[in-house]
Amino acid sequence: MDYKQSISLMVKGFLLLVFLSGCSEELSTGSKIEPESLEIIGTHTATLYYDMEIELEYGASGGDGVYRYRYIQNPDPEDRDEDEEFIFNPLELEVENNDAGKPSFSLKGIIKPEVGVAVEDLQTGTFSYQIEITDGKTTKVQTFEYDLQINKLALGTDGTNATEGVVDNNEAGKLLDFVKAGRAAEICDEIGTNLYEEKTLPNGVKVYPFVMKVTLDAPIVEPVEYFYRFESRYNEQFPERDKANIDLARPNVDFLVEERSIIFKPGQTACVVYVNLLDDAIVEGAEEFTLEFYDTKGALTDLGLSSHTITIADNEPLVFYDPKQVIRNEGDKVVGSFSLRTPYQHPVSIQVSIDQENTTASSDDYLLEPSNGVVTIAPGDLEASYSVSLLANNDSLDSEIDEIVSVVTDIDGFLDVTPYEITINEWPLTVADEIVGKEANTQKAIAIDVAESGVVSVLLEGFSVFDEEQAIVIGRHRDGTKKKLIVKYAKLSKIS
Ligand SMILES: [Ca+2]
Ligand SMILES: [Ca+2]
Ligand SMILES: [Ca+2]
Ligand SMILES: [Ca+2]
Repeated sequence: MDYKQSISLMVKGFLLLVFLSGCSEELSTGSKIEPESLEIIGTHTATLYYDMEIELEYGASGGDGVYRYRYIQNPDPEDRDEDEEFIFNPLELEVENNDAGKPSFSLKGIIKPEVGVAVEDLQTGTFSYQIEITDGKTTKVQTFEYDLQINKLALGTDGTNATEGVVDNNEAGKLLDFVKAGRAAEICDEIGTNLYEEKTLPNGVKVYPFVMKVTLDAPIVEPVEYFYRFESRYNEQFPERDKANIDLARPNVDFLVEERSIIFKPGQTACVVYVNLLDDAIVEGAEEFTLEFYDTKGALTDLGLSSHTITIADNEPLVFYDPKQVIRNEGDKVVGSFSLRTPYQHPVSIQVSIDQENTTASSDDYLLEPSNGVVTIAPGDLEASYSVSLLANNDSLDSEIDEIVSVVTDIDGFLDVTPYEITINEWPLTVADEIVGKEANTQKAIAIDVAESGVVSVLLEGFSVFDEEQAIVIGRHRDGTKKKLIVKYAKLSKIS
């Protein structure tokens, strides 16, 4: 970019009152001392923003103690180092001489964006300028740098973790404390006009505000308005507990879909945004949605990160559920239970259903109870359960494939458990499953019986701990599990 082009980018400065002191009082000291060399005191590597009221302060020393200062926006081409790439400095500043007790001065001004320039085309980066100091005898020029930035909106770092049914207005409270600390000019008007408290909407729904702090990097002289709304990737085409929706907050069920805006007036750098959370009775996991800053009006600023993720933790108690994979016979009943560690004041309901996709048994093979699938742990109770009864029916006898009943609940997903799976034994066993005898078994079988339910009872000849001959009846289901209360001991002589 050449010099002329750069000039065209020049940003207009707002001139402030200039108090250039023409004071030239002679220093009268008793003895003649060689003055030290002139020096501007100040370590400014300032970060400046568009539309910000700039005031850079410096001190001076050396010379005869009486100074004039001059701001040099861009050094003359002949004064510049030839190897150095010239970057036009768009900042116009005025000198304010504050020489009083101590020699000092300020540079004041505002850098405003050129009309019609888009945020992304605004110039940023490091620029240099010079200050000339003179005491009438000697003159010195010093070079300084500053970093030009675009003001940016930022969401507070205190987290975006909300809890269902809990009002969190701490950030608004902290900003209200600014008023007591005499910093009222820094906070936006919105904070004083809203209480951010739990309230009941005209439709009877209670909302719980979750308040987040937002800030601007620097106070500016132009007002700026930011528009925000809340969004979720929740897919209404799938049920609430579908895998596709499991971690996502549902609009108008978990949070209210609303759009609003906040205004930073000149000088204000802190404000809050808030979302109205809802409290449901659904047991669920942590769910996400996003806060989106989607538009801005007024001063040119950077929206920063336009999308921020907010997480809502559930306030229903944690339900324990331990689904199993079991093999059972027709006539058996399988019970799945849900439990709480401590009683809860509200009912907790879980929806249970047969997963048709993974169930191979037909509907006349089993009976799910309760039939509507809603299992409710009553207030104060610790447990509730459902059952699946395996019905005896006339299956085709040549079926060699065991049928499966898969039971799913709406909390499987966030508990991250494998659904309850019941395999119904089919009769007869496949050839591969038949065991005629075991080599290691030295007990002699005396009799065997197979009940209609599929329980196999075997009468064995054995010996007691006193080495007395005895009969042992063992009962087993076809899957090998022991049938309880059927193991009996008796003296063989009494049986035979
Ligand atoms: Ca939800
Ligand atoms: Ca919820
Ligand atoms: Ca709740
Ligand atoms: Ca809930």
